[in-house]
Amino acid sequence: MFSGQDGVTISVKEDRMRKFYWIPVVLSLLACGESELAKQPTEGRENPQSKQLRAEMSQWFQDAKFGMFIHWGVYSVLGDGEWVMHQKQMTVPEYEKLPPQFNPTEYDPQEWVALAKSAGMKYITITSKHHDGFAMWDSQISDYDIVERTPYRKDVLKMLADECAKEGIKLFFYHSHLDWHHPDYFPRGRTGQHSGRPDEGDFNRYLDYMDSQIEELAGGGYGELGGFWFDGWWDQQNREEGQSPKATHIDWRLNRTYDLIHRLQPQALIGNNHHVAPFPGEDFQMFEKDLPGQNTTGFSADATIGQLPLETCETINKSWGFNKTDESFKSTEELIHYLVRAAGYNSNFLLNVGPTPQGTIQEEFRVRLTEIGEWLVRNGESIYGTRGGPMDPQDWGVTTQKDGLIYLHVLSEDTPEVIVIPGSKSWDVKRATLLSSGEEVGFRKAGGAEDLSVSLPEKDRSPVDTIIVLAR
Ligand code: H79
Repeated sequence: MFSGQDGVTISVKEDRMRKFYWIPVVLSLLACGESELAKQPTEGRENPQSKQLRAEMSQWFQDAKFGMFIHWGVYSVLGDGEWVMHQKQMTVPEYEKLPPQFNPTEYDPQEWVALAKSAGMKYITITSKHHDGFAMWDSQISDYDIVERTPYRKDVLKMLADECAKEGIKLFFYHSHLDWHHPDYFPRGRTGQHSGRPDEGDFNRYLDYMDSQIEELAGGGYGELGGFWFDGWWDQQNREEGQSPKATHIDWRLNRTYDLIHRLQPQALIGNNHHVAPFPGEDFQMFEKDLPGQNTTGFSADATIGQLPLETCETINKSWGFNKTDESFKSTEELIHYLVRAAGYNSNFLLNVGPTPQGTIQEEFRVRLTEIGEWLVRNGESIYGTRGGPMDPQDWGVTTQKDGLIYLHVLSEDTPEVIVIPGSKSWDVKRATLLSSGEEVGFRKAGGAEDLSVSLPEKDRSPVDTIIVLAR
C-alpha cells in the first residue's frame, strides 16, 4: 500500500488487480464469442429458465412483504449517520482513521437474524458498501475492507449470510454506485467533493472495480442471494433543464452490471434507488421514505410507478446509519401503520436499523420490532401473501386481498361508524367478520346495490388497525 502525494491511498493489491483484471474478462469474451456482450440489453437475451427463477423470486418477494434494512459501516463509530464523510467534509485520509476504530466485538448475527424473525421480517438488506466506499466483506480487489482495515478482521457479511441461510431469511446487498473514496470515481457528482481526491480519474476503471466487487458478492461465497439494492445513481444525474430525468453525466453501464448479477445469480432481484422509472434489467422498484406514488420527500418526483414489485423503505428514527443523538423514534403504532399502508399500496416495507459500532442493535429499535412482530402474529394473515387493493387507499385506511378474501384495514380514528365503499358490487360480499375475534360485522348493499356499507361501532375497533374480512 502506498500513499500518493495527494493523500489518496491506493492498495498494492488493487493496483495489481487493475493490471491483470482484464485477462479473465477477455478470455470469457473470447469464449462466448460475443464481444459486444456488455452492450446488449438484458431483455430478450436471457434464457427462459433464469427468467422463470426470477419470476418465482418476485412472487416470493411480494408475498414476504416485510424486510429488515441494515445500515452498518465504519461511520457508526462517529454515531452521526452514514453521510458523515460528506456532511463533515472529511477527506479520504481523515475518514481512513475510522476503520482502525471499528471493532464490533459484540456483533452476533444470530441475534440480528432472530430479531428480524421475531419482528416478522422475511428478508434482510444490508449495506455491503455505502457511499463511503468501505467494503464490509473480505474484498479481494481492494484492501479498503473490514478484514484488512479494522481490528475486528472478520467478514461480517459472510457471518450474516451463513446465519440467514440457516434460518431461511433471504439476504440482499445494498450496494452504492456512488463512491466517495475510490480515486477513479471521476468526474465526481453532486456529493463527495471534499474528499481531497485529485481531479482526474477513469470512471470506467471505477466501474470495473465496482463490478469486480459485485462479482465477489454474487460469486457464490455468500450463498444464493435475494438480490441487490443499488443506490447513488442520482449522484450523476444530469439535472440541466430540458434533460430527461434519466439522463446522467456518465454512463453507469447498468446493463453490464445487471447482466453480471443475473448470470451469476439468476434468481437475484435487482432494484435501484435512482428515483426515476425502472431501467431494463431491474426486477423491483423502491421508494425511499415514501409510499409508491407519493412524494413527501422530494426525491420521488420522477419516480413513475412501473409494473415491477414495489418496496418502500423507512427509518425508525430519522437516521439510516447509527446516530447517537437521534431520539425521534416513531411509535410502534406508526410503524405498523406504515407496514399496513405499504401492503395496501401493493408494496413491501423495508424497515431500517443502524447498528452501533459495538455491533448491537439499540434497545429502542428492538422493542419496536418485537412489538410489530407480536402484532403480525395476530394479524399477519391480512398482510403476508396479499396484494394491494381491490380498492385504492382511502382516508380511513387501505385494503389488501388474498385467496378471494378482502381485508379492510381501518387505520384512522376519525373513520365514521359506517364506511361506504363505492363501486364494490362486484366484490359480491357474503360475509363480513372482524379478524381479531371472528365476530360478524354488519354490512349491507347501499346506493342501489352498487355500494357496500360496513358498520363499525366503537366497541369493535382495535386501537391500531381494525381489520374486517370480507368473504365472497
Ligand atoms: O442509504 C440511505 C441514504 O444514505 C441514502 N438512501 C438511503 C436508503 C440516501 N442518499 N441520499 N439520500 C438518501 C437523500 C439524497 C439527498 C440528495 Fe443531496 C439530494 C442528494 C443529492 C441531492 C442533499 C444535497 C444531499 C446531498 C446534496
